[in-house]
Amino acid sequence: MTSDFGPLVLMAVISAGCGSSSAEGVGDTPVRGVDLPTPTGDPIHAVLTHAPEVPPPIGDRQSKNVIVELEVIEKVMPIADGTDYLFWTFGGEVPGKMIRIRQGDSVEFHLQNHPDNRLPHNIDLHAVTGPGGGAASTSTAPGHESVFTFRALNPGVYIYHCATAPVGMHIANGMYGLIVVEPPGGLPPVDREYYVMQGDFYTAEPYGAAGLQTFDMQSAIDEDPTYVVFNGSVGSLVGDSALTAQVGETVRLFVGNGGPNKISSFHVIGEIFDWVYPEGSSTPQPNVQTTLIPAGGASMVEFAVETPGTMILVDHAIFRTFHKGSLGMLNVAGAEVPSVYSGKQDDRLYKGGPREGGAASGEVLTKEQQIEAGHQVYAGVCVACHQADGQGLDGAFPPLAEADYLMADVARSIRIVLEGLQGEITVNGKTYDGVMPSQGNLSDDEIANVLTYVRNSWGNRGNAVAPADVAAARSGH
Ligand code: HEC
Ligand SMILES: [Cu+2]
Repeated sequence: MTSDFGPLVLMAVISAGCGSSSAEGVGDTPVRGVDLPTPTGDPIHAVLTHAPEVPPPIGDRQSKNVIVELEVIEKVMPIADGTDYLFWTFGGEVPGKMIRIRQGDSVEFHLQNHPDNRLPHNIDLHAVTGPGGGAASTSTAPGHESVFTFRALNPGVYIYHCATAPVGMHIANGMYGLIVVEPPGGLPPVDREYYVMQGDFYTAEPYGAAGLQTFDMQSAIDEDPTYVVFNGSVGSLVGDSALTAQVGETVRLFVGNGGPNKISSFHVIGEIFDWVYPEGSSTPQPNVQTTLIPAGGASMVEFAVETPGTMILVDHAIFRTFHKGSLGMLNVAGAEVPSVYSGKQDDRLYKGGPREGGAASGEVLTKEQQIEAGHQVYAGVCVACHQADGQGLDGAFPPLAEADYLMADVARSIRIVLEGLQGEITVNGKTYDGVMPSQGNLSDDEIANVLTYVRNSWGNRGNAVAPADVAAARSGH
């Protein structure tokens, strides 16, 4: 019996799959146990939004025929304050407009390439089952519009991107966005939803250079970005553009990563994700600090905000945050909740015991031993400002190498290290007007040693400084 009908059934499946260009072919296909009835009724137009805004939730509506129109626009916009870039966009901004549909929807997708653009583009939506995720059907010249239809078979959080050669370059210029496919019944309701997407950019000019930047193919190939940013530019989510919430609310972030190269170690400083839907999966994981968002991937994170303040969105590959731009803010307003977070309660003096491995207090060192021990202190503390070679930094930190000011007065140097220094001074004929913070938390031995080191390095020749002299200065004698 079965063998007689087998081939027929197979034929039916094949003809359903390729017989017509309408979505009816996938009719009542069960996908992983979810029955997806064929959408009926007049098509609706999807509401698309610019980041960080999010289209309205799907709720419990049935699957429908949905029309999505997305226009590619090539345009110059700031990538940082005073720094411009020629972005290629889906919808006029980076990331591209966010699309939100329901599992089972049949989507008639219109990709429009604005006539003023210079290049052909297409779109690969990771929510699409079919060749190229739609790229195979959407190669579109400037002044043209391509149409294809797909069935949203799997729920999830998906990115879309241009896949026109050179693919990396189209993505690196900003051609990516998010498409969320909600499961039947919709996502659990929350108070706030936001749309955030990370991306890396490659310019021939250094970070923050003024004017219009040029794309640099070699640094893109080397995966050495000049900028790593949220929502298309440095500062897109700070100041007046920061995300907002009220104490007691729940927040959902749809977070995508266009790449093209760098993965994101996404973290919100001052928050714990109550739930992460890793890589946009349907199965959430509770209580996560930092979640990995692959290049070409997306995630959904949810958290309640229990205490007010500014929470900082970062890529915890942290040099990117402070030197390449991947920093955003969520301002949580509301009254303090001291039972959750007290704020600073006290600032008191602390004098630790002797350091492990350091010379025990009172032990008498030779000058050579003092220089050696002082070198350690210098390398750990002073080097940040006065530099390893003692040359300082012009206009900011005075030199200690062959420094007349240093060598002229030992007692003064001891006081400076103990108490700090501010106000104008002249060192080797140059004036400095900075602030040296007190280093009085160092022990008498450490201060004696570090001064012995600096007074006997980089061409300086001087006597050893005795810990007793430091102790005397500390007690005001
Ligand atoms: C955070 C930066 C910073 C650190 C750390 C720092 N200094 Fe300074 N230091 C300064 C600045 C700035 C001045 C000049 C202050 C001014 O213009 O009044 C200065 C001045 C001095 C001077 C006097 C000027 C000179 O050239 O002789 C001495 C001596 C000195 N520092 C020694 C040290 C030693 C030793 C350490 C480590 C124990 C240290 N500093 C750590 C910033 C720093
Ligand atoms: Cu493109």
